[in-house]
Amino acid sequence: MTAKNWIVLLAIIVVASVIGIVFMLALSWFPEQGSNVAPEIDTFWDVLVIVSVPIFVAVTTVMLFSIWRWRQRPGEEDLDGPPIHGSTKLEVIWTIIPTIIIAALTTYAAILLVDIQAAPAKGTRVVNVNGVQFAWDFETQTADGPVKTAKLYLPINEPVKFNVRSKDVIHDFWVPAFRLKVDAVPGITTSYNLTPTKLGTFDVVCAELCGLGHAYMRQTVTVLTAERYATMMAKLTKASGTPVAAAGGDGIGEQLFVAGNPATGATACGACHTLAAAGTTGVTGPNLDKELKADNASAADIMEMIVDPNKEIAKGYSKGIMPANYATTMTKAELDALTKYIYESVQGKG
Ligand code: HEC
Ligand SMILES: [Cu+2]
Repeated sequence: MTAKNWIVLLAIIVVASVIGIVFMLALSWFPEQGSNVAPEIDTFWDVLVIVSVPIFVAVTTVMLFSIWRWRQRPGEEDLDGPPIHGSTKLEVIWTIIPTIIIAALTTYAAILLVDIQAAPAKGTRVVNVNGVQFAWDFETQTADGPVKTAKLYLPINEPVKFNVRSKDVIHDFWVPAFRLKVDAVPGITTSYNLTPTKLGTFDVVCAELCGLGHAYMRQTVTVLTAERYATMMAKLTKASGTPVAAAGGDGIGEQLFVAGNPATGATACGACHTLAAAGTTGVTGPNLDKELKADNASAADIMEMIVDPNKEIAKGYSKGIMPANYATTMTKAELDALTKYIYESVQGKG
């Protein structure tokens, strides 16, 4: 290698690194910042990008240069190449440099985590988050007792602590806009705390492959002003404990099918099933108009399919995707209304 070669190589690495860093920082990687910790985590990401790009560029450039410079030429097919026995000096260098980089980044990450997860102030609002295949339910502690919902509500600019648990397998509670996430592990309680800083509705997802319905384990969190939050909690406190069926007469079956029951954590059927009468178009489970009509299913059959979905698996579908907890998340009256509604919707047509 001549000195000129070295200079050209170095110039390529510097220029490509600058272009790479500018490009990577210009991309928008994350959703909008929805919590107090989001800016610091995004800064951490930027630092990782700035450190990683030059390493990637340097390794790739040296590799491509070596392939070009020392490639096999015609007539060299049978040669062994020069006998090289390694270089202790090089090996020491390429062990020490990465060790320093990794140690520095790990220290930064650890300090950042300790900093943003300092113990929450006394009196911080607590929300119990429970994962189950394949839905989250939320239990907000209020002065009037716990309020259970399928949708999470939080007031803006007020710290909240999530206590995360699982009823079956490992899930992972993640609100990308808030940036933090933690595994929900059966048998233990994990937690994190933060302060929502942006009004609006954000995705809540499961970030741990937890079974066939993992991809559908998506809900939302709505961040409200303090007044609207108080109104919403008062409404939900009234609703929770009162079965939906007891609250109104007609339309309950359809309401349960389309929206489930947020108060008890009953997942909406329409999220996974198509039913023309309800106007739902889910495709995770069988098309109920078609299948129930083809089976000539009675109301009793339908009831059984709802409370014990794993007893008989519809052809072409897998066990364990449809929630098996409807017997506990719905009252008998609700199940009757829902079954009757589905039966009449399917049989009523043609
Ligand atoms: C997470 C997705 C999901 C949800 C939510 C869901 N189901 Fe299902 N459902 C499925 C899947 C997948 C199957 C097929 C596998 C099976 O039979 O268990 C199924 C099967 C069925 C069947 C049997 C269909 C047939 O052809 O045999 C009925 C009836 C049914 N569901 C009704 C409901 C009702 C009513 C609700 C709401 C109370 C509901 N489902 C909620 C995914 C879901
Ligand atoms: Cu999950």
